[in-house]
Amino acid sequence: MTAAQPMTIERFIIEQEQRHPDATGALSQILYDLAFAGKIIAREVRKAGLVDILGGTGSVNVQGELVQKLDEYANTTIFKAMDHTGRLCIMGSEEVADPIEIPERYPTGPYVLLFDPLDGSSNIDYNVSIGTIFSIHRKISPGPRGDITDILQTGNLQVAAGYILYGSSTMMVYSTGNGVHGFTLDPSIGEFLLSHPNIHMPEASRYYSVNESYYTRWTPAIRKLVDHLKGTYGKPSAARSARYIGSLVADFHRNLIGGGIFLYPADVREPGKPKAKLRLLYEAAPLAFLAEAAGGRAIDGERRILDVVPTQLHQRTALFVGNCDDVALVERFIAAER
Ligand code: P6P
Repeated sequence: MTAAQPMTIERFIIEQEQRHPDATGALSQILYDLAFAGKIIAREVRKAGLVDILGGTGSVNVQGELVQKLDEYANTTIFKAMDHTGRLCIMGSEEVADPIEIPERYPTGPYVLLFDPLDGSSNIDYNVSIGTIFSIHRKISPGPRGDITDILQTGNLQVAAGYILYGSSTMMVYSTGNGVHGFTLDPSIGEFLLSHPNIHMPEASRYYSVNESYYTRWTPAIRKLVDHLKGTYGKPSAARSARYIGSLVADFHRNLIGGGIFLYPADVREPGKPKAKLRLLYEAAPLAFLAEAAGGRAIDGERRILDVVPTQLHQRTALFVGNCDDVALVERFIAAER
């Protein structure tokens, strides 16, 4: 009895597309192109320790962060994979201050791509998992070329979202709203193979992921919540294991597969001026899309992430993402302190 033929991401995307008779194939092609860019980036990430690509370029990105060479490489790789295909009308990248227009010499298309080319890049030099996050919207502005209105769409309008995790193996996880599916790269054949079909957020929540060094920056409600998760407040039986990698994609992926809640609360030390770190459009919103497609939830502490109306390309947000029970727990602790 021979094993079933492994399902490649290309074949899976086509089969998903065939469920939509009106599909033009443009979204499928964008997903292929992202998988291709992910293979190229994975190749460089895998040998980062071997060539002089480590260490920063010395330049600083729009977030004020020292740009690691791999960040730039990943950004350029994605841009070059997507800019000429005639499927996008505009792009937005964590690494680029302004919206990225499609070069005049190329055709445009009906979709928008927002991406964080290499999230967690501060971990590159320590060989810790990092990842690419992407969010895809439909074009809504008039005319052939996109503009900022195509970028500033609420997360619930995403047509697809996902990430590529450069971890112990390279995985691509994405959803078009019809389930969440994970593919593992087999480097020996250069193919992403379906390894995690129909991912659902586990009901049993084993982990909590938060940078506890910021404890004094949080509201009393969040402090009590994290104390509860540690078992030092309320029922000790509620205690979870702490797992925090400091790479959002890696922390999210572990919780998506193994069960857990990820928290990045706002810093409220300055009265009336809460400060958040994570970016809404190309970090929180795509992961919230995946979380909900996997049966979970994602909020900013007050609202559903997918309902937040963006006003700036690089705007930031607090993020609490996990299964429904865990997010309801966050809401209960916040409500109790109002
Ligand atoms: P902190 C990486 O820089 C990142 O944007 C996310 O990947 C990660 O979750 C977060 O920052 C870590 O932030 O403040 O805990 O180091």
